[in-house]
Amino acid sequence: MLLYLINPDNPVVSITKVRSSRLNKYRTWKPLSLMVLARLTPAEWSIEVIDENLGPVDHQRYPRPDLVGITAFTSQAPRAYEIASTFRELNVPVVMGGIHATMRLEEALQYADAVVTGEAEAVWQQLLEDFQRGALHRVYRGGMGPPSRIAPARHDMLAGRYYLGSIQTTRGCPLSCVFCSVTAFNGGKFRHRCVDDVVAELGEIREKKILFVDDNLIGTRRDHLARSKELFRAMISAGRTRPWICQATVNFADDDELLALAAKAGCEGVYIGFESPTPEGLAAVHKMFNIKDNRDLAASVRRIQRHGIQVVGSFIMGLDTDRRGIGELIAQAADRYGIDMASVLILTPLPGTQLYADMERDGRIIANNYPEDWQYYTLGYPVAQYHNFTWAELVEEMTRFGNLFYSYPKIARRVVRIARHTRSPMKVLVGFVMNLTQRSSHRFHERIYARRIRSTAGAGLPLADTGERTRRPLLAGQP
Ligand code: B12
Ligand code: SF4
Repeated sequence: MLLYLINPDNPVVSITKVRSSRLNKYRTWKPLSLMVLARLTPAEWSIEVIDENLGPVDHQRYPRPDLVGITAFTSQAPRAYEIASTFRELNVPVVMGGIHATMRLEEALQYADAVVTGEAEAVWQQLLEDFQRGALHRVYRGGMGPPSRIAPARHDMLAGRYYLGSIQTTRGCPLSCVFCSVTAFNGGKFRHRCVDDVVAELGEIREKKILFVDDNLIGTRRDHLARSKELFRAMISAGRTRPWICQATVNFADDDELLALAAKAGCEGVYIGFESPTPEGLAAVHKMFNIKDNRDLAASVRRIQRHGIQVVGSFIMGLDTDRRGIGELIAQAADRYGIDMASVLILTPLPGTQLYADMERDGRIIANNYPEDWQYYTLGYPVAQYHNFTWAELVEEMTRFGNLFYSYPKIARRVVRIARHTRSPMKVLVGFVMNLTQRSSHRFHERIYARRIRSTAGAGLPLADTGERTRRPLLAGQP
C-alpha cells in the first residue's frame, strides 16, 4: 500500500515562487505533522512525504498512491483543496487533517473523503484499518491525547533538504492570546513529553540545527521551568547539544540557571512574542503577562543575550488600539528592547480564535470569499477592516517598519552587538543572514502590496487575485 503525505505550498507567497534567492534555504521548514503521521503508520505502508515548498513537484517520479493525506495551515487550504480534488478525480481517496481542517471541518469535508480533527495519534491507525476494510468514516475526532501518546517523528523522512530539523516536547499553552489558535487546538494546559523520549528522539535528527516547535518551551510556572531544566540537563549529560532555537515567553530571562542550562544544551536563539509596544495593545491581545510586575523588557532581553542567545521579537500590527505611526513605534520599541531581529505580522483573524469570532460578529472580515481567500491568511496581508487604518495605510506602516528596522546601518549595528554577545563568527553569520532574510521578505511583500494597491486604486479591496495561482498537475499523465 502506498501513502502520500503532502504539505501544500502557499499559492500567494510560496517558497517555490521565490526560490531565486539563496536565502530560501532558511525559509523552508520541515512539516513535522507529516513526519509524526509517518511514524504512526504501520510498516506495511510505503510512505512518500511530499513538501511542495521545497520546489515544484516532479510529477514523473510518483506512481499512483492508494491513499493521500494532506495537512494545511489556513493559508495553505486553497492549494490543499486543489491537490485533494486532483487526486479524487483519479479515484484516489484523500484524508485531510491539521489545524485548518479541524477549525473548518464542514468546509474540509467538501474536498476530502475523510477528515481527522485534532491530534492524529488516537485515530490514525484506526483510520488506516478502516480504509483497508473499505469502511472509511467521514470524520475521525483525535482530540487531545495524554503526553505519553505524543508520537516521535520519522526524522529520516525528507532528510538533508532543510537547514533545521524539528522536534516537539510539549503541546498546549496556558495563555490565551486572542489571535492564536493553539489553546483551542492543543488545549490550555501544557502536556510535557517524557524527557527520556525527547532526548532519544533528538538523537534521530539528521540536520545540524534544530527547531523546538513548542509554543513555549519553558512555560510560565515554577514546575514548567523545573521540567525545562530537567530536559536541558538530560540533553547535556547525553551529549545531545546540537545548536537549537525555540519559542518562549519573556520570563525566560528571569532564571539565570535556566538560561545557563539552555545555552549549555545548545540554545542559540529564542523567538519571543512581544506583540505590541503599547500597554493598551497588550491588553487588547490578552498578553499583559509581558509587562507583569513592571517588567523592564530591555533588561530582560539583555539577560538572555548575555548567555549568547539571540532574541527574535514578534509584533502584531493593526490592533484596534494601534494608530498611524505604529510602524515607527514598533521599530523604535524593537530597537529599545535591543532585540536581534524582529518579525511583524498583520492582525489576522485565524479560524478558531477569539479574534475570528469577534471580527465575524462585527462584520469586519473582508477577505471572506472562502476557501479562495484563505490564501491571504499568511499574517502578511490585511484581511479585515482595521479600526484606524485603511488597507493602504496599514501596508504603509508595515513598509515604514521594514525601512526603519531593516536599513543596512541598523542591521550592521545589530550584527556588531551579536558579535559582542556571542563572540562566535558562526552566530554572527547566522544573525546577519537572518536579518537579510527578513529584509528581503519585507521587500518581497512591498512589491506585492504595491501591485495590489495599483490594481485596486489604493483600496486594496476586493483582494484581487495576484495571477500567481496555477493549477499544477501532480501525477504523470494528468492534464
Ligand atoms: C513550527 C510552526 C511553524 C514553523 C514551521 C511550519 C511547518 N512547516 O511545520 C514556521 C515558523 C515556518 C511557521 C510558519 C507559519 N505559521 Co506556524 N506554527 C508552528 C507551530 C508552533 C508548531 C507546528 C508543529 O510542527 N506542530 C507539531 C505537529 C506534530 O502538530 P500538528 O501540526 O498540529 O499536527 C498534528 C495534528 O494537527 C494532526 N495533523 C496535522 N496534519 C495532518 C494531516 C493529516 C492527513 C492527518 C490525518 C492529521 C494531521 O496530526 C499531527 C499529530 O497529532 C504551530 C503551533 C502548534 N502548536 O501547532 C504554529 C501554527 C501552526 N502556525 C500558524 C501560523 C499562522 C503560521 C504562519 C501563517 C505565520 C507566519 N506568517 O509566520 C506561517 C505560515 C507558513 C505557511 N506554510 O504558510 C498558526 C496556524 C493557524 C492557522 N489556522 O493556520 C499556528 C497554529 C500558531 C497560531 N498562532 O495559531 N509555523
Ligand atoms: S501566542 Fe503563544 S503565548 Fe499566546 S496563546 Fe498562542 S502559543 Fe500561547
